[in-house]
Amino acid sequence: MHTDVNALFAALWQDYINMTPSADNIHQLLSKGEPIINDHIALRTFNIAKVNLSVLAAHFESIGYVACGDYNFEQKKLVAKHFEHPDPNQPKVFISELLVEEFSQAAQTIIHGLIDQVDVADTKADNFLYSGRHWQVDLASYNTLLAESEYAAWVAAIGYRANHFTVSINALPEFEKIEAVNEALKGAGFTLNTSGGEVKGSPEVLLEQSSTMADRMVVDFADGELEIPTCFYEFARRYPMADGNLYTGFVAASADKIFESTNAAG
Ligand code: OOG
Ligand code: NI
Repeated sequence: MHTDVNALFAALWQDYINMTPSADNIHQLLSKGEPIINDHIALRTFNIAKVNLSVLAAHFESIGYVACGDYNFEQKKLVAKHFEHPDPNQPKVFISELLVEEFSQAAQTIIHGLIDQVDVADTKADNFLYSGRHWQVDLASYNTLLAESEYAAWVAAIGYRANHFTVSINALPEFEKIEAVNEALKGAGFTLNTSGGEVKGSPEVLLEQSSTMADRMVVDFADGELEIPTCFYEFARRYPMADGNLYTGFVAASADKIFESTNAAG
């Protein structure tokens, strides 16, 4: 496991921009040469003991992150936690896990077949959080999972890595409103996730978020290739709580829609 938070995020970022070439352009568009502050990143997994949320979380807890909030997504059959570092300038981390036992026997058999291929030692290695897939998966299995869960299919094809980084709009010198960020993105030709509206959340819930639809890339499967969604970029504006400090949590109703930024269909 990493011992240095900056080294871990540098490695996560490098992997993320390899999967998300548009992120570099968006970075240029919004930063105007100033450094960007990352509000948070997110990772996904299955709730099987060898690779579950706690296994991913251990990599962050070992460098000082603490669990701060629990979220439940009943319809998507997944749960999540968010983690914060004592240094508020370090990105927050949102980790979710799919409740595998709630899916069909066929989907469960496929998912267990993938995780059986994972070497436990690899889940503890420095690079696990940006190591991608640890298994072979064929196109029929991908499509079976896709029919039941976009999330399951995404993890099966893409594996362990940050599925998004998030620009802190609060820290952008040239933008204040999320609507202005969205207009700049659309003007430059990027496609926004419109599920639940372009802006998810509101000042009342202390968090406004928007995101691009994921980049697409040709990915290797055991028996062929297929172009599928990879990773996306998110934008978040936080509002102060009664005590004057910015809200640091997430909003489940908004998160539910952000997940759909990697949907393969539509
Ligand atoms: C996480 C979706 C939730 C947020 O900021 O609410 C999220 C995911 O897509 O894995 O990132
Ligand atoms: Ni997010």
